[in-house]
Amino acid sequence: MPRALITGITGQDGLYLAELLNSKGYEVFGLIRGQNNPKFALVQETIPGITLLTGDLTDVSSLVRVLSIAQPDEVYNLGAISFVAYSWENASLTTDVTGKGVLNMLEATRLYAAGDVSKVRFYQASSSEMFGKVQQVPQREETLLWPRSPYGVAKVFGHYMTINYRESYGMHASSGILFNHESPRRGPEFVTRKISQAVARIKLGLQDEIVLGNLDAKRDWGFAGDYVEAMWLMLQQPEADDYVISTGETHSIEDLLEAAFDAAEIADWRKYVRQDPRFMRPAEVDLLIGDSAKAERVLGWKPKVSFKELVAMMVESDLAEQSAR
Ligand code: F7E
Repeated sequence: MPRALITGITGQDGLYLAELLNSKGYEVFGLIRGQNNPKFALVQETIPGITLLTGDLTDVSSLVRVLSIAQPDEVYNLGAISFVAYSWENASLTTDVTGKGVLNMLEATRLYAAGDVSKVRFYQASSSEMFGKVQQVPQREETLLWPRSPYGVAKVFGHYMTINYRESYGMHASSGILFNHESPRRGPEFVTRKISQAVARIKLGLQDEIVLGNLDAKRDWGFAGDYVEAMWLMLQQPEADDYVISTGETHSIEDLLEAAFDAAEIADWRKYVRQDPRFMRPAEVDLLIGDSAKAERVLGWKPKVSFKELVAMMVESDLAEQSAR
C-alpha cells in the first residue's frame, strides 16, 4: 500500500486529493495545525481512514517528526496562507508560511530520505499568481515570473526552492503551476464562492445584493477535482518536472457573475451588484490564461469540467446548502 502525506489537508485541494488517493488504495496522512483545530472532525468525516498528525510548516522539527511517523512515498505540499488579499495585511506571516514553509518541508523531506532520494517524491503547489503582471499570453512553464502580491512573491520563492532541491540533491520534486481552481468546497472569501453563495441567497430571498471589488480582472478557472489528478500524475512520472495546469480559457468577474445568475435563472445581474473600494487590491493581476499543452503531452492530463458547468455546480450546491439551513 503506497503512503502519502498531505499538508494543507483541511483545504479544498487537500480534501479532493485525499479522496483521490484513498480511491487508489493509498494510506493517507494529513498534517494538521494548531491545538483543537475546528476542521479536524470535518477531515475525519470526509476522509475515512485518514491519519491526522499535528505539526506546522513553520516548525521544521515538527515536520521531521511527522515524516518519520507517516513514512510517506509521496509528499504533497499544499499547505499555505492562500488568500491573496490577506497577504498584504500579513506579508511577513505569509512569507513564513507560504514561502519559507516550502523550504522547511523540502529540508525535512531531504532529511527523512537520509541520502536515498529515491525513497520519496515531492509535489509543490505553485500558483499562476506567480505570473502576476503577465509577460506572455498565454502563460507557460518558461514564462517570466512577475509576482504582484506578497503571496505571489512567497510562491515564487517556494517554486524556485523546489527546483533547487531537484537540481542540488536530485530529489524527485515537481511543481504544479495551478491556475485558479474552484469547487463547492472553495472558501467563501474567494470570488467564485462569494458569488455562488450570494446568488443562492438572493434566489432564496435571504440577501439582496453582493458587494465586490474589481469586476474587470480575468482568470482561468477550472475544477479543483480535475486539478488534483494532475498533482498525482506528476509524481508518477519517471522524471520530476514543472507543469502548468489550466483550462486555456479566461473569463472576467463580470462573465462569472453572468454565468452564476444565469445558473439560478435570475435576469439582469447588474441590479444586484455593488462595487466597494474595500475589495480592491493594492496591485491587481489583470489577466491569467494558461497553456497546459505540456501537461497534456507528458501527463495525458486535460480538464474535464467546463467554466459553465463549474459555476452551475457551485450555485446548485449553495442553493441546496442555503435551503437546508
Ligand atoms: O480573486 C477579484 C480579485 O480571491 C480573483 C487563490 O487560490 O488563485 C486564487 O487567487 C479575482 C481577483 O483569487 C472580489 O481582485 C473582485 O482579481 O478568488 P480570488 P486569486 O486572487 O486569483 C490563485 C491561483 C492562488 O494561488 C490563490 O491561492 O477576483 N475580485 N471582487 C474579488 N476577489 C475576492 N476574493 N473578493 C471580492 O469581493
